[in-house]
Amino acid sequence: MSLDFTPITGAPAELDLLKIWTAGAVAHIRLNRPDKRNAVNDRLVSQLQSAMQQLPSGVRAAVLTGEGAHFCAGLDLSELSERSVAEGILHSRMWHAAMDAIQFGRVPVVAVLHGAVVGGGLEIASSCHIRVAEASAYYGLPEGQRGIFVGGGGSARIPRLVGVATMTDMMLCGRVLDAEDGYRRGVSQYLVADGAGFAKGCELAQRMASNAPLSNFAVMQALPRIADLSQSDGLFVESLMAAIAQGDDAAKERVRAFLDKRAGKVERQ
Ligand code: 1HE
Repeated sequence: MSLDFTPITGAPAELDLLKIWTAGAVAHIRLNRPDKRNAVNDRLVSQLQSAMQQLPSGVRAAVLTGEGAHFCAGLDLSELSERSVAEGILHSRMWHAAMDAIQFGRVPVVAVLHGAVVGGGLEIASSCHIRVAEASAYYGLPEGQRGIFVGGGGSARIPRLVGVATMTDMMLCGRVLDAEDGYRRGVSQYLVADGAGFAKGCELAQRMASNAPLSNFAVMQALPRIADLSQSDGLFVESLMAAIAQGDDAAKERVRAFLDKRAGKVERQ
């Protein structure tokens, strides 16, 4: 799947630690600090947040990649200096705001992972909606080794992918998962050969961009919240979201198209 990407213009083009392109309804956002293995300093965190908030209105899905040999080396440790407790909390909250801008933003995001996806890099990946791993990808949480704790939302999001036991193993024992193991345990939803990740990410982004906007909204905003509720409360919220989605003109047209035999069937893949 090759899309004809052109560099974005306007304010997002000024974000110097990212490269951003668009092709129709798909944006490609690339972490662009390869000399530091895309280690995330404060500027990069806030640029990621800005990028998600400033995507042009025609963009309906995004692909996130990392420049160079690794997706992301996590927190820029050179900035982890003499922070006070209060500054540490605010720093973590800054990451939370940026990761929320990805997870609860306007468009679904596919992360394409290769090489090291460690620490804050895994926190960024886990904020995305879908993860495609190339065979070279590996996952670690070296926070334990560095004497710190996850602060970018990892403790809330990573156990929802791999479970508390695996995350505990990664942090207490320094366990590193390779791409295959990560795929089996639920870090990535797709596993592809080296070099094939971007094409797969674009294919998935195009598919997501073609969904009815309210369906994507429900999946991105309602589904993770319902999963956090009690079953009874979750079912109640589900019924509201379902009624809102099916009442939308896009849903009516899509259902009519199927009944008129104008829409595709569900096929085995
Ligand atoms: C960095 C960082 C970084 C590389 N902060 N500068 N993350 C970690 O503990 C991971 C630390 N990094 C590594 O284990 C390795 O760098 C990699 C496996 C990712 C890549 O290895 P390699 O051999 O390709 O590169 P390198 O030679 O280690 O690094 C190249 C340069 O990037 C080098 O700088 P240079 O000036 O000597 O060229 C490294 O110092 C620099 N670099 N990673 C700062 N992380 C919200 S809280 C999240 C908490 C965390 O993320 S903790 C985990 C931090």
